[in-house]
Amino acid sequence: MQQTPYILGVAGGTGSGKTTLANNLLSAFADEALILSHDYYYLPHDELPLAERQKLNYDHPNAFETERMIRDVQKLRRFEPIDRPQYSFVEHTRLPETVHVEPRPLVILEGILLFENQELLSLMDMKVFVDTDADIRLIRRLMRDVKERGRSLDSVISQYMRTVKPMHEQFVEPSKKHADIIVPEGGQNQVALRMLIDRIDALLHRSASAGACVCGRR
Ligand code: UZR
Ligand code: MG
Repeated sequence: MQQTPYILGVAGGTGSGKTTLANNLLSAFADEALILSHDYYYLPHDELPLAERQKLNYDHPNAFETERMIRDVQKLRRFEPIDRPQYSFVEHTRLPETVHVEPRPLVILEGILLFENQELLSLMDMKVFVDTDADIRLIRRLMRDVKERGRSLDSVISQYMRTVKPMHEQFVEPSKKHADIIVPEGGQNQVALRMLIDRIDALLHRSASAGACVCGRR
């Protein structure tokens, strides 16, 4: 039995393909894995009306309740269950209900600013940064936010210029230096996906046959 879950961090700019990479890994490991997205932990700001919430800077580290995510990751590392928050990108706030999550041997963390927080970084066994050109990310972001997050083209573009781009340059891009591995084109990179699956599979399953835990550093 593995002593601690293996904790993988997947960071990268908005629209880089990190959620797709995380979902592909989740499919590969099925019942052995779970995804915990930093996005779930956006602060609710429910003291403000929607019109004001729409104007907030969601690309700054202070937009998240990262302390709660850290506590949840620590619990999952002890194989304890959590009740995580849910976030609505349409309403720009937290939903009232939490989601109960049982611990699993592979915990996949994903988010734009995961590698910006020292404490979160120290909990990760492997750090992957998904690196995708800004023009591709903007196109993906436009398509996704209009289709899935209820936005207009104009609002996505103005938000991109006002906060997404400057915050990416200030916080996300420099956090790349903390990565163990840099993956170009997250969701499309089948070679990188295969390598990650093989490596994680070995880390998760070698322990049982060898009789010693090789999972997790601590
Ligand atoms: P991903 N975001 C919103 O647009 N509204 C919210 O209420 C909360 C977050 C955006 C956020 C960031 N920024 O760029 C993106 N803005 O969600 C992160 N503006 O999500 O990594 O899936 O793109
Ligand atoms: Mg995403």
